[in-house]
Amino acid sequence: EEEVQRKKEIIMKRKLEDSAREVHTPQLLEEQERLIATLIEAHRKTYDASYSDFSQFRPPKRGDGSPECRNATNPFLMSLLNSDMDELPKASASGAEAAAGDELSMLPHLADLVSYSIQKVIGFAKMIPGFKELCTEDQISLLKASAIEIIILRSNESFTMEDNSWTCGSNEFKYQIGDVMQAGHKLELLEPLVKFQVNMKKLDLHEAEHVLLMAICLFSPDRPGVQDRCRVEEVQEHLTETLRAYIACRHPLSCKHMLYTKMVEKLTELRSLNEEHSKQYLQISQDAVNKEDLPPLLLEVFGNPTA
Ligand code: ZYD
Repeated sequence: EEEVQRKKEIIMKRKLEDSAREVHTPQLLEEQERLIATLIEAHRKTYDASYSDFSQFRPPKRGDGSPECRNATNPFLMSLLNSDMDELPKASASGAEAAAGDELSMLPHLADLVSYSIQKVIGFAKMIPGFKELCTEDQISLLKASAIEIIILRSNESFTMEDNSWTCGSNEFKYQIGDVMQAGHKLELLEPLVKFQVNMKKLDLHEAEHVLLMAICLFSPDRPGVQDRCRVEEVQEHLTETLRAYIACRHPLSCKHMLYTKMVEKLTELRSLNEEHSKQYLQISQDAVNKEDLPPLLLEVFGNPTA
């Protein structure tokens, strides 16, 4: 008897789902619910909100406030006074290099943070249904093109409007505009980037919406080099349909107005942030005196101008 009741319930549920599809009433289908659960789990497994791995990166060096920087006019005197050496190191005898090295003082730490984040984004991608089924070349094309966009999106979790910083635990791992400038980036990127973070925060997305947006961003069929555009588009459409349905039936009425549209607009803004980042990255990778500052994975994903 219980069995009969269960079967009846299943049939009823199917009928409801079918009629919902007919009249285009967005309703979360069982399959969509499972997809959302999978994405949330994938994100939780790849985003450590305790940021405990950050101490393994090369340490952040903030030029401002350091003795070298307070006395920027006498960098050589400063370094001799602060070290046990009594001779200028040969390599930096020209001055310009020392200044550039100082400017990029945050680069090793932030390059490690980005390299680490790329690895996490790859882990996230591999758990998205449909990604592993693509050929390796397309997986690489999608990841190369979207890595910085997904990093910008996921970083919203650590961003706080209190002081417009990315706060990842202690003060040591609190990143402000000035810190990113000391990795060589300029306001043409940083100003719209912080605005983007503030506007994202204001959308106050549910975790389901946040992870769907990252997955939708990854599955963009128009990225350079993508062969099987149709497969990528199919998966993206399935993700966007799930997002629409989720917003329609789970997001409170008062704040769902235009939410889907606003989220799609964010994808456009990400493209322009991506473009500006690429330009500035190229400049930084050319300026970097110590090529070891940029980890190999980062060079592979964003490009290696000296290769
Ligand atoms: C997340 O994956 C994890 O939320 C945490 O161009 C922290 C985090 C912050 C992201 C930030 C803050 C994550 C610093 C500035 C960034 C920003 C996202 C985009 C700009 C990171 C990563 C880029 C730093 C400089 C990159 C240097 C190169 C690669 C040369």
